[in-house]
Amino acid sequence: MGVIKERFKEKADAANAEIKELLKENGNKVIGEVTLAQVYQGMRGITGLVSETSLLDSQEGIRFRGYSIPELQQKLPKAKDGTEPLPEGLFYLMLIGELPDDEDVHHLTSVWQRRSHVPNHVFDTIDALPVTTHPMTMFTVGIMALQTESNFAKAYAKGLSKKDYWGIVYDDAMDLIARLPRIAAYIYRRKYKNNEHINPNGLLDWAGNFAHMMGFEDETFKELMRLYMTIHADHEGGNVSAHTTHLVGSALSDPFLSLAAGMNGLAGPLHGLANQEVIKWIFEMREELKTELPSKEQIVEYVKKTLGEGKVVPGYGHAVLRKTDPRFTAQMEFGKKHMADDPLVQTVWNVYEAVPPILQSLGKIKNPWPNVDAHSGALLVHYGLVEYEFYTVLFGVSRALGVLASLCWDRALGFPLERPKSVTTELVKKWLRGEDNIWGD
Ligand code: CMX
Repeated sequence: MGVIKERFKEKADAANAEIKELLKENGNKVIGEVTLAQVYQGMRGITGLVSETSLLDSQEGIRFRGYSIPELQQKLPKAKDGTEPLPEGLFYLMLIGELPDDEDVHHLTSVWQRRSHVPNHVFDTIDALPVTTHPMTMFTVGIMALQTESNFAKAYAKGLSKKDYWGIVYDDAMDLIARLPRIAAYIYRRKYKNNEHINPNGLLDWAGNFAHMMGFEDETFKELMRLYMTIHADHEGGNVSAHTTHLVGSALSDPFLSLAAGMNGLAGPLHGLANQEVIKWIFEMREELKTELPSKEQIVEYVKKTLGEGKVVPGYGHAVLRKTDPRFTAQMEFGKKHMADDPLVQTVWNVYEAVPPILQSLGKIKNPWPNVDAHSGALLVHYGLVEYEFYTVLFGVSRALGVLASLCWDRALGFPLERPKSVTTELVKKWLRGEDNIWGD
Protein backbone atom coordinates (compact mmCIF):
# COMPACT_ATOMS: atom_id res chain seq x y z
CA MET A 1 0.00 0.00 0.00
CA GLY A 2 1.31 3.50 -0.84
CA VAL A 3 2.37 5.78 1.99
CA ILE A 4 -0.42 8.34 1.46
CA LYS A 5 -3.04 5.61 1.19
CA GLU A 6 -1.78 4.16 4.48
CA ARG A 7 -1.95 7.55 6.18
CA PHE A 8 -5.48 8.05 4.85
CA LYS A 9 -6.53 4.65 6.23
CA GLU A 10 -5.14 5.55 9.67
CA LYS A 11 -6.99 8.88 9.69
CA ALA A 12 -10.20 7.27 8.45
CA ASP A 13 -10.07 4.51 11.09
CA ALA A 14 -9.65 7.11 13.83
CA ALA A 15 -12.47 9.25 12.39
CA ASN A 16 -14.76 6.23 12.14
CA ALA A 17 -14.26 5.37 15.80
CA GLU A 18 -14.79 8.99 16.83
CA ILE A 19 -17.98 9.42 14.78
CA LYS A 20 -19.39 6.14 16.13
CA GLU A 21 -18.86 7.38 19.68
CA LEU A 22 -20.22 10.84 18.82
CA LEU A 23 -23.41 9.37 17.39
CA LYS A 24 -23.83 6.93 20.27
CA GLU A 25 -23.95 9.87 22.68
CA ASN A 26 -25.60 12.52 20.49
CA GLY A 27 -27.36 10.82 17.58
CA ASN A 28 -30.80 11.97 18.72
CA LYS A 29 -29.92 15.63 19.22
CA VAL A 30 -31.99 18.04 17.12
CA ILE A 31 -29.79 20.35 15.01
CA GLY A 32 -32.31 22.80 13.60
CA GLU A 33 -35.71 23.58 12.21
CA VAL A 34 -36.83 23.47 8.60
CA THR A 35 -39.44 25.83 7.18
CA LEU A 36 -41.85 24.98 4.41
CA ALA A 37 -40.26 27.74 2.28
CA GLN A 38 -36.85 26.04 2.54
CA VAL A 39 -38.29 22.82 1.17
CA TYR A 40 -39.56 24.70 -1.89
CA GLN A 41 -36.47 26.91 -2.28
CA GLY A 42 -33.58 24.63 -3.07
CA MET A 43 -33.12 23.40 0.53
CA ARG A 44 -31.12 26.58 1.20
CA GLY A 45 -29.74 26.59 4.76
CA ILE A 46 -30.81 23.03 5.63
CA THR A 47 -27.86 21.11 7.06
CA GLY A 48 -28.12 17.57 5.74
CA LEU A 49 -24.64 16.48 4.71
CA VAL A 50 -21.23 15.76 6.16
CA SER A 51 -18.28 16.80 4.01
CA GLU A 52 -14.89 16.69 5.71
CA THR A 53 -12.67 18.43 3.15
CA SER A 54 -13.77 22.08 3.52
CA LEU A 55 -16.25 24.34 5.27
CA LEU A 56 -17.86 27.52 3.95
CA ASP A 57 -18.55 30.45 6.24
CA SER A 58 -20.99 32.98 4.80
CA GLN A 59 -18.90 35.95 5.98
CA GLU A 60 -15.38 34.59 5.80
CA GLY A 61 -15.50 32.33 2.76
CA ILE A 62 -14.01 28.91 2.31
CA ARG A 63 -11.63 27.15 4.72
CA PHE A 64 -9.97 23.92 3.66
CA ARG A 65 -9.49 21.79 6.78
CA GLY A 66 -9.47 25.04 8.74
CA TYR A 67 -7.11 26.99 6.48
CA SER A 68 -8.21 30.09 4.56
CA ILE A 69 -6.95 30.79 1.03
CA PRO A 70 -4.34 33.39 2.16
CA GLU A 71 -3.10 30.88 4.75
CA LEU A 72 -2.81 28.17 2.09
CA GLN A 73 -0.90 30.56 -0.18
CA GLN A 74 1.55 30.95 2.67
CA LYS A 75 1.74 27.43 4.05
CA LEU A 76 1.40 24.98 1.14
CA PRO A 77 4.56 23.87 -0.72
CA LYS A 78 5.40 25.75 -3.92
CA ALA A 79 7.05 24.86 -7.22
CA LYS A 80 10.76 25.71 -7.48
CA ASP A 81 10.99 29.52 -7.76
CA GLY A 82 7.19 29.74 -7.52
CA THR A 83 5.05 31.66 -5.05
CA GLU A 84 1.62 30.03 -5.57
CA PRO A 85 0.54 26.84 -3.76
CA LEU A 86 0.80 23.50 -5.53
CA PRO A 87 -2.65 21.85 -5.83
CA GLU A 88 -1.06 18.52 -4.89
CA GLY A 89 -0.60 20.04 -1.43
CA LEU A 90 -4.25 21.04 -1.18
CA PHE A 91 -5.34 17.55 -2.17
CA TYR A 92 -3.12 16.08 0.53
CA LEU A 93 -4.56 18.50 3.08
CA MET A 94 -8.16 17.69 2.11
CA LEU A 95 -7.52 13.94 2.17
CA ILE A 96 -5.30 13.60 5.23
CA GLY A 97 -6.41 16.65 7.21
CA GLU A 98 -2.85 17.88 7.83
CA LEU A 99 -0.53 20.21 5.96
CA PRO A 100 1.89 18.33 3.71
CA ASP A 101 5.64 18.93 3.55
CA ASP A 102 7.63 19.25 0.32
CA GLU A 103 8.30 15.53 0.22
CA ASP A 104 4.59 14.62 0.46
CA VAL A 105 3.82 16.96 -2.42
CA HIS A 106 6.64 15.66 -4.61
CA HIS A 107 5.46 12.16 -3.88
CA LEU A 108 1.94 13.02 -5.07
CA THR A 109 3.32 14.71 -8.20
CA SER A 110 5.24 11.57 -9.12
CA VAL A 111 2.33 9.23 -8.29
CA TRP A 112 0.04 11.26 -10.55
CA GLN A 113 2.69 11.34 -13.28
CA ARG A 114 2.95 7.56 -13.06
CA ARG A 115 -0.79 6.99 -13.22
CA SER A 116 -1.49 9.50 -16.00
CA HIS A 117 -1.72 7.16 -19.00
CA VAL A 118 -5.00 7.66 -20.89
CA PRO A 119 -6.01 4.77 -23.14
CA ASN A 120 -6.52 5.58 -26.82
CA HIS A 121 -10.20 4.72 -26.87
CA VAL A 122 -10.85 7.78 -24.66
CA PHE A 123 -9.33 10.07 -27.29
CA ASP A 124 -11.18 8.16 -30.04
CA THR A 125 -14.46 8.67 -28.18
CA ILE A 126 -13.84 12.40 -27.88
CA ASP A 127 -12.86 12.49 -31.57
CA ALA A 128 -16.22 10.91 -32.47
CA LEU A 129 -18.00 14.07 -31.28
CA PRO A 130 -18.39 17.00 -33.67
CA VAL A 131 -15.68 19.58 -33.02
CA THR A 132 -18.46 22.11 -32.34
CA THR A 133 -19.47 20.12 -29.21
CA HIS A 134 -19.18 22.16 -26.01
CA PRO A 135 -15.89 21.37 -24.21
CA MET A 136 -17.77 20.42 -21.02
CA THR A 137 -19.71 17.79 -22.98
CA MET A 138 -16.44 16.46 -24.41
CA PHE A 139 -15.00 16.43 -20.89
CA THR A 140 -17.80 14.41 -19.31
CA VAL A 141 -17.89 12.06 -22.32
CA GLY A 142 -14.12 11.61 -21.90
CA ILE A 143 -14.55 10.77 -18.22
CA MET A 144 -17.31 8.30 -19.09
CA ALA A 145 -15.11 6.66 -21.74
CA LEU A 146 -12.37 6.31 -19.12
CA GLN A 147 -14.81 4.42 -16.88
CA THR A 148 -13.62 1.21 -18.57
CA GLU A 149 -10.58 1.59 -16.28
CA SER A 150 -12.53 1.64 -13.02
CA ASN A 151 -10.98 -0.75 -10.50
CA PHE A 152 -14.01 -0.32 -8.26
CA ALA A 153 -16.51 -1.35 -10.96
CA LYS A 154 -14.44 -4.45 -11.79
CA ALA A 155 -13.88 -5.44 -8.16
CA TYR A 156 -17.55 -4.91 -7.29
CA ALA A 157 -18.64 -7.09 -10.20
CA LYS A 158 -16.39 -9.87 -8.87
CA GLY A 159 -17.67 -9.44 -5.32
CA LEU A 160 -16.24 -6.88 -2.93
CA SER A 161 -16.52 -6.67 0.84
CA LYS A 162 -17.90 -3.39 2.22
CA LYS A 163 -14.79 -2.86 4.30
CA ASP A 164 -12.65 -2.76 1.15
CA TYR A 165 -14.65 -0.13 -0.76
CA TRP A 166 -12.52 2.77 0.46
CA GLY A 167 -9.21 1.46 -0.90
CA ILE A 168 -10.45 0.81 -4.41
CA VAL A 169 -12.33 4.09 -4.55
CA TYR A 170 -9.06 5.73 -3.47
CA ASP A 171 -7.20 4.04 -6.36
CA ASP A 172 -9.84 5.15 -8.87
CA ALA A 173 -9.74 8.71 -7.49
CA MET A 174 -5.95 8.86 -7.87
CA ASP A 175 -6.13 7.48 -11.42
CA LEU A 176 -8.79 9.98 -12.36
CA ILE A 177 -6.96 13.01 -10.97
CA ALA A 178 -3.78 11.89 -12.71
CA ARG A 179 -5.53 11.58 -16.07
CA LEU A 180 -7.93 14.54 -16.14
CA PRO A 181 -5.34 17.15 -17.24
CA ARG A 182 -4.43 14.98 -20.25
CA ILE A 183 -8.08 14.63 -21.25
CA ALA A 184 -8.76 18.35 -20.74
CA ALA A 185 -5.64 19.41 -22.66
CA TYR A 186 -6.58 17.00 -25.46
CA ILE A 187 -10.00 18.65 -25.74
CA TYR A 188 -8.44 22.12 -25.81
CA ARG A 189 -5.91 21.27 -28.52
CA ARG A 190 -8.45 19.33 -30.57
CA LYS A 191 -11.07 22.05 -30.54
CA TYR A 192 -8.94 25.17 -30.70
CA LYS A 193 -5.41 24.27 -31.83
CA ASN A 194 -5.90 22.35 -35.02
CA ASN A 195 -5.81 18.95 -33.30
CA GLU A 196 -2.07 19.37 -32.66
CA HIS A 197 -1.30 17.72 -29.34
CA ILE A 198 1.56 18.18 -26.90
CA ASN A 199 3.14 15.31 -24.97
CA PRO A 200 3.25 15.53 -21.18
CA ASN A 201 6.45 16.74 -19.53
CA GLY A 202 7.37 14.23 -16.82
CA LEU A 203 9.46 16.81 -14.97
CA LEU A 204 6.62 19.20 -14.27
CA ASP A 205 4.12 19.33 -11.41
CA TRP A 206 0.46 18.46 -12.05
CA ALA A 207 -0.79 22.00 -12.84
CA GLY A 208 2.44 23.07 -14.59
CA ASN A 209 2.22 20.02 -16.83
CA PHE A 210 -1.44 20.79 -17.55
CA ALA A 211 -0.46 24.31 -18.69
CA HIS A 212 2.33 22.79 -20.82
CA MET A 213 -0.02 20.24 -22.48
CA MET A 214 -2.47 23.04 -23.34
CA GLY A 215 0.44 24.88 -25.00
CA PHE A 216 1.22 27.60 -22.42
CA GLU A 217 4.89 27.77 -21.47
CA ASP A 218 4.90 31.15 -19.71
CA GLU A 219 6.08 30.55 -16.12
CA THR A 220 3.54 33.05 -14.77
CA PHE A 221 0.72 31.22 -16.52
CA LYS A 222 1.89 28.01 -14.81
CA GLU A 223 1.74 29.89 -11.51
CA LEU A 224 -1.79 31.02 -12.39
CA MET A 225 -2.77 27.40 -13.07
CA ARG A 226 -1.38 26.34 -9.66
CA LEU A 227 -3.42 29.05 -7.95
CA TYR A 228 -6.49 28.38 -10.11
CA MET A 229 -6.41 24.61 -9.48
CA THR A 230 -6.05 25.25 -5.74
CA ILE A 231 -8.81 27.80 -5.21
CA HIS A 232 -11.49 26.09 -7.34
CA ALA A 233 -11.02 22.65 -5.79
CA ASP A 234 -13.70 22.57 -3.11
CA HIS A 235 -16.53 24.65 -1.63
CA GLU A 236 -17.93 22.34 1.06
CA GLY A 237 -20.45 19.61 0.25
CA GLY A 238 -23.74 21.22 -0.77
CA ASN A 239 -22.83 22.90 -4.06
CA VAL A 240 -24.18 21.19 -7.17
CA SER A 241 -20.95 19.51 -8.36
CA ALA A 242 -19.89 18.28 -4.91
CA HIS A 243 -23.35 17.20 -3.87
CA THR A 244 -24.00 15.38 -7.15
CA THR A 245 -20.70 13.48 -7.02
CA HIS A 246 -21.45 12.49 -3.42
CA LEU A 247 -25.07 11.53 -4.19
CA VAL A 248 -24.23 9.40 -7.22
CA GLY A 249 -21.33 7.83 -5.33
CA SER A 250 -23.73 6.87 -2.54
CA ALA A 251 -25.36 4.42 -4.98
CA LEU A 252 -21.88 2.82 -5.21
CA SER A 253 -21.58 4.11 -8.76
CA ASP A 254 -17.80 4.12 -9.25
CA PRO A 255 -15.77 7.36 -9.05
CA PHE A 256 -15.77 7.77 -12.86
CA LEU A 257 -19.58 7.69 -13.03
CA SER A 258 -19.87 9.88 -9.95
CA LEU A 259 -17.42 12.51 -11.16
CA ALA A 260 -19.00 12.66 -14.63
CA ALA A 261 -22.36 13.32 -12.95
CA GLY A 262 -20.85 16.09 -10.82
CA MET A 263 -19.22 17.63 -13.87
CA ASN A 264 -22.57 17.74 -15.67
CA GLY A 265 -23.81 19.82 -12.73
CA LEU A 266 -20.77 22.07 -12.91
CA ALA A 267 -21.68 22.71 -16.56
CA GLY A 268 -24.79 24.69 -15.53
CA PRO A 269 -24.70 28.49 -15.94
CA LEU A 270 -25.75 29.10 -12.35
CA HIS A 271 -22.74 27.04 -11.20
CA GLY A 272 -19.37 26.53 -12.97
CA LEU A 273 -20.44 27.69 -16.43
CA ALA A 274 -20.75 31.19 -14.95
CA ASN A 275 -17.00 31.61 -15.57
CA GLN A 276 -17.55 31.54 -19.34
CA GLU A 277 -20.70 33.65 -19.04
CA VAL A 278 -18.81 36.43 -17.24
CA ILE A 279 -16.23 36.91 -19.96
CA LYS A 280 -18.85 36.54 -22.68
CA TRP A 281 -20.90 39.24 -20.96
CA ILE A 282 -17.88 41.58 -20.72
CA PHE A 283 -16.90 40.95 -24.36
CA GLU A 284 -20.47 41.72 -25.45
CA MET A 285 -20.49 44.89 -23.36
CA ARG A 286 -17.19 46.04 -24.90
CA GLU A 287 -18.49 45.33 -28.37
CA GLU A 288 -21.76 47.13 -27.83
CA LEU A 289 -20.06 50.16 -26.28
CA LYS A 290 -17.21 50.04 -28.81
CA THR A 291 -14.53 50.49 -26.18
CA GLU A 292 -11.90 48.27 -24.51
CA LEU A 293 -12.31 50.06 -21.21
CA PRO A 294 -15.92 51.08 -20.51
CA SER A 295 -16.35 53.83 -17.90
CA LYS A 296 -18.09 53.05 -14.61
CA GLU A 297 -21.14 55.01 -15.79
CA GLN A 298 -21.30 52.91 -18.96
CA ILE A 299 -20.97 49.72 -16.90
CA VAL A 300 -23.81 50.82 -14.60
CA GLU A 301 -26.07 51.36 -17.61
CA TYR A 302 -25.10 48.00 -19.12
CA VAL A 303 -25.78 46.17 -15.84
CA LYS A 304 -29.23 47.79 -15.66
CA LYS A 305 -29.89 46.70 -19.24
CA THR A 306 -28.89 43.10 -18.39
CA LEU A 307 -31.22 43.08 -15.40
CA GLY A 308 -33.98 44.73 -17.43
CA GLU A 309 -33.79 41.83 -19.91
CA GLY A 310 -34.53 39.45 -17.02
CA LYS A 311 -30.99 38.02 -16.98
CA VAL A 312 -28.62 37.49 -14.08
CA VAL A 313 -25.34 39.40 -13.82
CA PRO A 314 -22.91 36.48 -14.13
CA GLY A 315 -20.23 36.15 -11.47
CA TYR A 316 -22.29 37.93 -8.82
CA GLY A 317 -24.31 36.41 -5.98
CA HIS A 318 -23.97 33.18 -4.07
CA ALA A 319 -26.23 30.68 -2.35
CA VAL A 320 -24.18 30.76 0.88
CA LEU A 321 -21.56 33.54 0.77
CA ARG A 322 -22.57 37.02 1.92
CA LYS A 323 -19.29 38.82 1.19
CA THR A 324 -16.76 39.20 -1.61
CA ASP A 325 -15.53 35.68 -2.35
CA PRO A 326 -11.92 35.28 -1.10
CA ARG A 327 -11.31 33.30 -4.30
CA PHE A 328 -12.17 36.51 -6.21
CA THR A 329 -9.78 38.47 -3.97
CA ALA A 330 -6.94 35.96 -4.50
CA GLN A 331 -7.32 36.34 -8.26
CA MET A 332 -7.55 40.13 -7.99
CA GLU A 333 -4.23 40.11 -6.11
CA PHE A 334 -2.69 37.92 -8.80
CA GLY A 335 -3.94 40.43 -11.40
CA LYS A 336 -2.49 43.39 -9.47
CA LYS A 337 0.86 41.64 -9.21
CA HIS A 338 1.18 40.46 -12.81
CA MET A 339 -1.05 42.55 -15.12
CA ALA A 340 -2.35 45.67 -13.39
CA ASP A 341 -2.47 47.60 -16.69
CA ASP A 342 -4.54 45.05 -18.60
CA PRO A 343 -7.80 46.80 -19.68
CA LEU A 344 -9.86 43.60 -19.37
CA VAL A 345 -8.66 43.01 -15.83
CA GLN A 346 -9.32 46.68 -15.04
CA THR A 347 -12.84 46.25 -16.43
CA VAL A 348 -13.40 43.35 -14.01
CA TRP A 349 -12.35 45.67 -11.18
CA ASN A 350 -14.62 48.46 -12.45
CA VAL A 351 -17.51 46.00 -12.67
CA TYR A 352 -16.72 45.08 -9.04
CA GLU A 353 -17.27 48.73 -8.07
CA ALA A 354 -20.40 49.15 -10.19
CA VAL A 355 -22.43 45.97 -9.65
CA PRO A 356 -22.88 45.48 -5.86
CA PRO A 357 -24.76 48.77 -5.20
CA ILE A 358 -27.12 48.05 -8.12
CA LEU A 359 -27.85 44.48 -7.00
CA GLN A 360 -28.25 45.72 -3.42
CA SER A 361 -30.78 48.32 -4.53
CA LEU A 362 -33.03 45.60 -5.97
CA GLY A 363 -33.69 44.42 -2.41
CA LYS A 364 -34.15 40.73 -3.23
CA ILE A 365 -30.59 39.54 -3.87
CA LYS A 366 -29.05 38.08 -0.74
CA ASN A 367 -25.44 38.52 -1.85
CA PRO A 368 -24.53 41.38 -4.20
CA TRP A 369 -20.81 40.53 -4.10
CA PRO A 370 -18.64 38.77 -6.73
CA ASN A 371 -17.97 35.04 -6.62
CA VAL A 372 -14.98 33.10 -7.95
CA ASP A 373 -16.22 33.22 -11.55
CA ALA A 374 -16.27 37.02 -11.78
CA HIS A 375 -12.50 37.20 -12.12
CA SER A 376 -11.00 34.03 -13.53
CA GLY A 377 -11.63 34.60 -17.26
CA ALA A 378 -9.85 37.96 -17.46
CA LEU A 379 -6.62 36.43 -16.10
CA LEU A 380 -6.79 33.60 -18.64
CA VAL A 381 -7.45 35.96 -21.55
CA HIS A 382 -4.35 37.93 -20.55
CA TYR A 383 -2.17 34.91 -21.35
CA GLY A 384 -3.99 34.13 -24.59
CA LEU A 385 -6.44 31.51 -23.29
CA VAL A 386 -9.31 33.35 -24.93
CA GLU A 387 -11.58 30.41 -25.77
CA TYR A 388 -14.02 31.01 -22.95
CA GLU A 389 -16.20 27.97 -23.61
CA PHE A 390 -13.26 25.97 -22.27
CA TYR A 391 -13.12 27.72 -18.89
CA THR A 392 -15.51 25.41 -17.07
CA VAL A 393 -13.28 22.45 -18.00
CA LEU A 394 -10.45 24.13 -16.07
CA PHE A 395 -12.84 24.55 -13.13
CA GLY A 396 -13.78 20.87 -13.48
CA VAL A 397 -10.21 19.57 -13.40
CA SER A 398 -9.69 21.50 -10.18
CA ARG A 399 -13.06 20.58 -8.64
CA ALA A 400 -12.19 16.90 -9.12
CA LEU A 401 -9.57 17.27 -6.36
CA GLY A 402 -12.16 18.21 -3.76
CA VAL A 403 -15.05 15.98 -4.77
CA LEU A 404 -12.84 12.91 -5.19
CA ALA A 405 -11.08 13.47 -1.84
CA SER A 406 -14.60 13.68 -0.38
CA LEU A 407 -15.69 10.52 -2.19
CA CYS A 408 -12.76 8.65 -0.58
CA TRP A 409 -13.99 9.88 2.80
CA ASP A 410 -17.60 8.92 1.99
CA ARG A 411 -16.61 5.30 1.42
CA ALA A 412 -14.08 5.23 4.26
CA LEU A 413 -16.76 6.47 6.66
CA GLY A 414 -19.27 3.99 5.26
CA PHE A 415 -21.87 6.60 4.36
CA PRO A 416 -25.05 4.91 3.12
CA LEU A 417 -27.22 5.47 0.07
CA GLU A 418 -28.54 9.03 0.17
CA ARG A 419 -32.30 9.21 0.04
CA PRO A 420 -34.05 12.30 1.44
CA LYS A 421 -37.85 12.38 1.72
CA SER A 422 -39.88 14.39 -0.76
CA VAL A 423 -43.52 15.46 -0.55
CA THR A 424 -46.20 16.65 -2.96
CA THR A 425 -47.95 20.01 -2.75
CA GLU A 426 -51.21 18.05 -2.39
CA LEU A 427 -49.80 16.51 0.80
CA VAL A 428 -48.54 19.88 2.04
CA LYS A 429 -52.05 21.32 1.58
CA LYS A 430 -53.56 18.40 3.50
CA TRP A 431 -51.06 18.99 6.30
CA LEU A 432 -51.97 22.70 6.36
CA ARG A 433 -55.67 21.74 6.64
CA GLY A 434 -54.76 19.43 9.54
CA GLU A 435 -55.74 16.32 7.54
CA ASP A 436 -52.29 14.77 7.42
CA ASN A 437 -49.41 14.57 9.77
CA ILE A 438 -46.48 14.47 7.32
CA TRP A 439 -43.95 16.08 9.65
CA GLY A 440 -45.19 14.24 12.67
CA ASP A 441 -46.35 17.29 14.71
N1 CMX B 1 -28.03 38.87 -11.03
C1 CMX B 1 -29.37 39.05 -11.06
N2 CMX B 1 -30.22 38.48 -10.20
C2 CMX B 1 -29.68 37.71 -9.23
C3 CMX B 1 -28.31 37.52 -9.10
C4 CMX B 1 -27.46 38.11 -10.07
N3 CMX B 1 -26.14 37.94 -10.08
N4 CMX B 1 -28.08 36.72 -8.04
C5 CMX B 1 -29.27 36.42 -7.52
N5 CMX B 1 -30.26 37.02 -8.24
C6 CMX B 1 -31.70 36.92 -8.05
C7 CMX B 1 -32.14 35.46 -8.15
O1 CMX B 1 -32.26 35.06 -9.49
C8 CMX B 1 -33.43 35.47 -7.38
O2 CMX B 1 -34.40 36.07 -8.19
P1 CMX B 1 -35.96 35.60 -8.14
O3 CMX B 1 -36.37 35.75 -6.70
O4 CMX B 1 -36.65 36.54 -9.08
O5 CMX B 1 -35.95 34.16 -8.59
C9 CMX B 1 -33.13 36.47 -6.24
O6 CMX B 1 -32.05 37.30 -6.73
C10 CMX B 1 -32.72 35.85 -4.93
O7 CMX B 1 -31.63 34.98 -5.17
P2 CMX B 1 -30.57 34.66 -4.00
O8 CMX B 1 -31.33 33.98 -2.91
O9 CMX B 1 -29.80 35.89 -3.68
O10 CMX B 1 -29.56 33.67 -4.74
P3 CMX B 1 -29.68 32.09 -4.96
O11 CMX B 1 -29.11 31.43 -3.77
O12 CMX B 1 -31.06 31.70 -5.37
O13 CMX B 1 -28.74 31.90 -6.22
C11 CMX B 1 -26.81 32.11 -7.56
C12 CMX B 1 -27.35 31.95 -6.13
C13 CMX B 1 -25.30 31.99 -7.54
C14 CMX B 1 -27.40 31.00 -8.44
C15 CMX B 1 -27.26 33.50 -8.09
O14 CMX B 1 -26.69 34.52 -7.29
C16 CMX B 1 -26.90 33.72 -9.55
O15 CMX B 1 -27.68 33.32 -10.43
N6 CMX B 1 -25.71 34.38 -9.84
C17 CMX B 1 -25.25 34.57 -11.19
C18 CMX B 1 -24.64 33.26 -11.72
C19 CMX B 1 -23.32 32.93 -11.04
O16 CMX B 1 -22.43 33.79 -10.93
N7 CMX B 1 -23.15 31.67 -10.63
C20 CMX B 1 -21.87 31.19 -10.09
C21 CMX B 1 -21.90 30.85 -8.61
C22 CMX B 1 -20.56 30.31 -8.14
C23 CMX B 1 -20.32 28.93 -8.70
O17 CMX B 1 -21.06 27.99 -8.33
O18 CMX B 1 -19.44 28.77 -9.54
